[in-house]
Amino acid sequence: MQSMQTSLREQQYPLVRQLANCIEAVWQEYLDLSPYQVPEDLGYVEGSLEGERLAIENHCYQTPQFRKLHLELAQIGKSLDILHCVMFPNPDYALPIFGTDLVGGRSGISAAVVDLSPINRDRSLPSQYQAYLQDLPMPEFSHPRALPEWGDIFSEFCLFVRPASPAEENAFLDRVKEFLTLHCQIASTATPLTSQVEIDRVLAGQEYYCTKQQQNDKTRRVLEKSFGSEWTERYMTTMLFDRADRFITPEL
Ligand code: 18B
Repeated sequence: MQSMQTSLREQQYPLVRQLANCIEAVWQEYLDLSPYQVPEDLGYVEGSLEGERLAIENHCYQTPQFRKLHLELAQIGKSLDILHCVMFPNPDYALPIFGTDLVGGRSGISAAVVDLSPINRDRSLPSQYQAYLQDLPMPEFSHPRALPEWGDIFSEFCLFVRPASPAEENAFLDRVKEFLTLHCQIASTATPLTSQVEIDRVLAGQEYYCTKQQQNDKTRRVLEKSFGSEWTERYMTTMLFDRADRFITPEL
């Protein structure tokens, strides 16, 4: 099993592999990682209902601030490589949701997305994030892409492009690293909420994010082709975008 997992990453498009390595390195540098129990049948999955083989490997961790750090690598046939990563904060931390998605193949990456998505009602990021991000120089990309209709979850700093050259691929990688480093640094010194009302607001914000992400038909279609609609629905709602359990804080 382990060797299969290692070899999937080795076979992937260089930017996918580099981004996966970068994410894990930043996590290891800034966060206090513990294992996260992936449902037994979902750690490494292979399917092929019609057409090409789809292989998926999941790497998950948790930390005091994050209920789930999820890094997923997928490969369809020999041609399509996908990286998916979401960091779900514990509901007692009012932190945004870091997410990134890379979709591409031999001829290049068609979609590269990264964002720190706000979870509060007015859809703005906490001031610490704002202050840093608004001064960050924005690299130029020759092929920006338009967000889909469900994309109202993303912040004003969301980057969604088709990187058109090795220089643009590197610029995307640098951007993800900046977002991720900032996020891990802020999260590791954040203080937890103590009010149930505020915690419920975080839960509602995370739930809204998940509901919208589940509307991404492009993700759904790819998974359905290899695994069918029932499996895909379960996967999208339990592995990719699951809701946090509502826990009640002890009486203060
Ligand atoms: N996603 N993506 O993660 N998706 O999961 N993804 C696509 O060139 C998968 C996230 C996002 O234009 C495409 O058009 C599969 C996160 C956006 O309508 C494919 C998995 C974010 C789009 C896949 C996966 C996110 C997009 C089409 C599970 C952001 C554009 C590629 C492993 C934080 C949607 C293309 C649109 C596109 C597939 C964003 C095939 C299978 C965390 C905005």
